[in-house]
Amino acid sequence: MSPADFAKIQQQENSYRKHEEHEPEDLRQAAEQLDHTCPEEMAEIGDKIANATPEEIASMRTRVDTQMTYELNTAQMLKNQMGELAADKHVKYIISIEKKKDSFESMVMEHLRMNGAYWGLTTLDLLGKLDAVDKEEVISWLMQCQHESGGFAGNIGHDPHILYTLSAVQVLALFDKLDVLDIDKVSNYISGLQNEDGSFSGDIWGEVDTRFSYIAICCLSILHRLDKMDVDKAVNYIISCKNLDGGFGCTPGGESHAGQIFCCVAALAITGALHHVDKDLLGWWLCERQVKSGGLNGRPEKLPDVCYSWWVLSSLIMIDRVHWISKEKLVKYILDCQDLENGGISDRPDDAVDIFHTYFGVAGLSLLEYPGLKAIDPSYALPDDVVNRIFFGK
Ligand code: 3PZ
Ligand code: ZN
Repeated sequence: MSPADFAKIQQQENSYRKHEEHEPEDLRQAAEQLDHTCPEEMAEIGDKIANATPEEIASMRTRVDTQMTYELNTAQMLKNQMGELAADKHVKYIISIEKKKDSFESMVMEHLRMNGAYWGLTTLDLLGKLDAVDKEEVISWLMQCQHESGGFAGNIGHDPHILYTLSAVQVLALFDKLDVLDIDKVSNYISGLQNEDGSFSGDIWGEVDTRFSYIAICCLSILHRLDKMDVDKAVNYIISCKNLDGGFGCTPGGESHAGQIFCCVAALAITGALHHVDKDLLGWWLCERQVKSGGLNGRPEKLPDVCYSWWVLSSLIMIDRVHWISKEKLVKYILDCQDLENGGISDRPDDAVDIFHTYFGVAGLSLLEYPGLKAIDPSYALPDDVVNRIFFGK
């Protein structure tokens, strides 16, 4: 073997070693590339083999073996890092909740069943299994939850609240059934909750919170009725809840909290007012929420919780700072919170699962571009295809 040949082989080996140091994102792209080997390339390789000497074939075999080993290692590494989403188990878990109506969980959930319906049905849609439920049955129950004021309650016979009204609108959007609504009635209910200072109350009892500002803006935007509120005043109120750390609270002077930050950032995103956010300052606060286990907390010194995957991650995406956290570690944390036996996702590994954390876990994985899931919109919290249908007519 000549020194030049030896140098060549060594160089080749080094380049294979470098692959081992690649980031998971590079590995994912490399794996994707393998899917795209085209027929022309294959024909060319075939010609080469047909005209090759035995020595050349031996050398090709070594090269192919090395390449194969690299590909298999890549696949194995991806699998180790990603774990596996127990998608079918989660579908079964969601469908089973509907059926055991007199369980303890159902008793707790009874007054917020409209939210539960949104969490469960959105998760099914992200998993590509919305067909597993009886659409007409859901819509018939949902419409019985509407009050004469135009607002929706958490269940039949309960009082209406802006929280349940957004869930009802979102569920109808999922099913492409917004046409069953009296749009003016619902939007009058929402705009009637706006106060003189631009803030929103949650219902007739008057509690004020930036969560309700988000809900009002999201809901009226989906219904194409943002003109029914004073958007400038609504935006100014949200800005008045901004803190020195770049985050937002529930009222002016309220402490920053990831859930509240999501509401304010998403409301500003929908109204085209994100220039009011200091992206670097807020991005810094948000990425500091990632702890050693890879999970995210909602405030300094708090434990991580799967639902913060959504509040923090969606906010980071909206302000273009998602690359400031480790996506791989967060994927692993969420997958570690699955009940692999009975389905469902919990707030922390080994805790009891519920529909709320199952939704936020799957939605978080969708934001992280986990394979096999529909993409979700970070501001509307609805699948991208549903949002596109609403605003671009499919
Ligand atoms: C949970 N609600 O007030 S709640 C919620 N929390 O209605 C639903 N992460 O006891 C479920 N914590 C589980 N299924 C928890 C919704 C809360 C959030 C509590 C929670 C989540 C940590 C402590 C507030 C949208 C709507 C409502 C919220 C947040 C976002 C509870 C406790 C509280 C509530 C319901 C059940 C299990 C489920
Ligand atoms: Zn939680």
